Amino acid sequence: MSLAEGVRRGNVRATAKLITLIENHPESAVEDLRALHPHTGNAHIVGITGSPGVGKSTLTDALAKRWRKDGARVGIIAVDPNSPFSGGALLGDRVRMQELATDPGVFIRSMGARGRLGGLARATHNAIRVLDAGGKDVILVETVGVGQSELDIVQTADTVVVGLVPGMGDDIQSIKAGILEVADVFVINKADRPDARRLMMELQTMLDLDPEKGSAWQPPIERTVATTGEGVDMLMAAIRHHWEHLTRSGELEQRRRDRYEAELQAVVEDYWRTRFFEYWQREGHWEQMVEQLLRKETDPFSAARRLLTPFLDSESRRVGL
Ligand SMILES: Nc1nc2c(ncn2[C@@H]2O[C@H](COP(=O)(O)OP(=O)(O)OP(=O)(O)O)[C@@H](O)[C@H]2O)c(=O)[nH]1
Ligand SMILES: [Mg+2]
Repeated sequence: MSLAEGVRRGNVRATAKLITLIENHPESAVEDLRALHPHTGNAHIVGITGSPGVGKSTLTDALAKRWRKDGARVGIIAVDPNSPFSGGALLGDRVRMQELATDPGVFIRSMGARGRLGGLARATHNAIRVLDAGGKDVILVETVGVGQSELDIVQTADTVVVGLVPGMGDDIQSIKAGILEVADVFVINKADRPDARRLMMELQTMLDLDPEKGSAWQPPIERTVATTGEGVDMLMAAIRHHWEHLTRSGELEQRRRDRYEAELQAVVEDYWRTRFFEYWQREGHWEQMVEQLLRKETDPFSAARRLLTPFLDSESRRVGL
């Protein structure tokens, strides 16, 4: 039985194995991913991001339990670009998620960077695809931090939840414009702390000033105490509401179209780059070309054209590629 078949049958070991393959030898996972592709597109992918310690894992845990209560099958992927570790749940999360880990309706996985950030976004995307094809109804993707690389990862989600906490000093100023744009739902966690209300009002003011205001979806601001579960029902309702909005408005299809386009571009670039450099680096051709540039025997433009020629058919050469 192939890994893809195992995944389709809900086999946990096959699922874990395929995700490990995606991380370590992505080229060997292609056949299985190909087989799984027609079975994807059913899960609601929910990204949960925010600064370290805002309570993303606690929230993810609470949301997963809430979804389980409704009988939904849940996948959880915790992505930490700074962690070299992958495989099980992140150390700090392991204890917290123990209860979920023994639930056969939940699959938990952490993914670390291993120094390849671009690759991490792609690996995460493919791991999501595996869980989706395996029949998960909801896939929660927790990403640490709010930098560009995390944004790339979280943008694989249909619904992006951005977590904030009161009492982190100049919090509202530290919210980057990029985050405002990607957030579909805001959650102010640790609402048991003072100043939760004030943060909410400040954030609302900021959203009111946002040029995107007036578009079809206004990101709601929910308040939670993830440790007690307070407000989690409302947060889940907001996430579901966004999903309804996406499906009803046709925005889901648009987002997915954009995502496929970006992915196709990345895959083509990858294949192309690999083949190109393999071809030219053999027998030192590449170095020779660099030498020629140094000696002014050629220029970068003519050199690039010469290097590309064997890869282009006569038609594309005719149109001047
Ligand atoms: N008082 C209070 N503490 C909370 C709440 N939610 C989470 N915490 C605590 O905050 C700490 C960090 O929570 P995590 O869920 O690990 O936060 P995180 O955002 O996943 O952290 P990283 O993954 O390290 O970025 C833990 O000690 C939680 O128990 C809350 O609503 N109120
Ligand atoms: Mg966490």
